[in-house]
Amino acid sequence: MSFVAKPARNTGSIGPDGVPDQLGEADAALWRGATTILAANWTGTHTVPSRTLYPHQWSWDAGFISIGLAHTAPDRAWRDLRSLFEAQWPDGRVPHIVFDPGVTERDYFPGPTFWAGEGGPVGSGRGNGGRPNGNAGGTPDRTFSAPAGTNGGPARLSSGIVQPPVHALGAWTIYRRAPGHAAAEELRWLYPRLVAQQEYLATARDVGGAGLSAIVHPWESGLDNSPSWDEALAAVPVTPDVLRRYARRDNQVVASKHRPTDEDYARYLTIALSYRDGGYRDADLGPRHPFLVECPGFNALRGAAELALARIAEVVGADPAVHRARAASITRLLVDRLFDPETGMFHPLDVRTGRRNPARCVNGLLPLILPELPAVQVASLVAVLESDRFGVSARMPVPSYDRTAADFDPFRYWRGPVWSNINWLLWRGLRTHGQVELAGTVRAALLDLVRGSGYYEYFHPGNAAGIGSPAFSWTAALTLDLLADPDPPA
Ligand code: 2M8
Repeated sequence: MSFVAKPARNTGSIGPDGVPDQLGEADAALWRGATTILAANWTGTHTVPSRTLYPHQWSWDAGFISIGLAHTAPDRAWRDLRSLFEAQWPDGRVPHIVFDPGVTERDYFPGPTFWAGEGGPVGSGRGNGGRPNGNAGGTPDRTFSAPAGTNGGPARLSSGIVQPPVHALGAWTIYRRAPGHAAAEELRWLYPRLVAQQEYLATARDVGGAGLSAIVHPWESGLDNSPSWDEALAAVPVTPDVLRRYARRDNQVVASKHRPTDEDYARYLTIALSYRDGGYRDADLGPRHPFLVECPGFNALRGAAELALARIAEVVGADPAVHRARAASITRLLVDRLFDPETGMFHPLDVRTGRRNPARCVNGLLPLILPELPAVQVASLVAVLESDRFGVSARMPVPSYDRTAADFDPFRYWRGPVWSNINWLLWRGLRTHGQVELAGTVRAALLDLVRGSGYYEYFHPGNAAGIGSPAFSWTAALTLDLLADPDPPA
């Protein structure tokens, strides 16, 4: 894929205020706005997605944020990734949230107490109290992960689920923008941890047995409330009193109609409790866990991570071939298992029923980021992107769900609105396959959206209004990347 292919390039000189000289006045203002947000969301050790809604560190957010910081503050970009990987579990999983000990339980739900349950705190190193990542349940004891709290602060606890692995892409982007001895040292520190993350996903999460990873919770996809999960969620028996036992906080911070319904939220908690109460073990998930789905977006990003690791391996003196082979295999498996010639796109597979979810969701377009995706699938995805369903246009980037679906919802989280991280991935994927004009349309539309509406978490796909949290980190970060590198190396 384009951004894992070549060493550093300078796309232009930087002015005294840190703004690239090639930017016009409006884009320079956009650049300054984005850097201000990232500075305000920096805690000293990591960047939060949003000061209001998400006051801890999130896994795939950190990957996207590092791609933006690569252009303005590479030291902070490396620190952000380190901060996340310091909380990696001994079995290789990278938790989807690493909690900030300075933030109270009241400020985010579900917080550390929820993820710990009765068994005590959950986290790496000193914080784990020997469970469950401390080699309970037969997980391999990889002790290379530095204990949380090594920076002098208290141990940082974590959730027990994961998110899509975009961190190798982030690490390679930082290195490509600013190579050198110190950057190579950072890669040397990260490489075994990134490999362990991939191994965890390739082995413990190969629940279907074919070689694709299964997610154990919709939150692991990153597209939390997508219609992709509706069928599998409908089969989850809801613990009736779960929302009486646990109070939501998200819909006190932003409007309820922009967030998941109570019914969906009750199912999210039920699934998380099932995994937690099983000690976060992945052995024998099939018979005992209510939600097991192979997501095309998650697995495509796993493949892209292998390609980034191939590049990193060349720098750190490891074998790149093994990573390229894994990316090729993931690409083949995606086509064989998740592509539907009838809809012309990819669909999540419910491992429990063997059924592919029929909804047309944007994660079904993300395999475009894989350079070895066959021409038939590429042409098909491009046709879907250009159709009324997703309708890329100069006016609006790609929505998260089929615009023509009866239950398309322009407000609700991942069920219609436009997200900048997804459009950024589609932009890169289109370029990878030589669709430069269409890629340029996505890029221009995304920049116009942020210029007109602000750096929101997501956007109304009709009137472009910003929704969710303002001053959102990955929107700011990826805006920087779009501005800095309009023509990334192929
Ligand atoms: C959203 O997810 C969190 C749970 O992880 C939430 O709703 O509380 C999602 O958009 C997810 O993709 C994102 O990483 C997270 C933080 O930005 O927020």
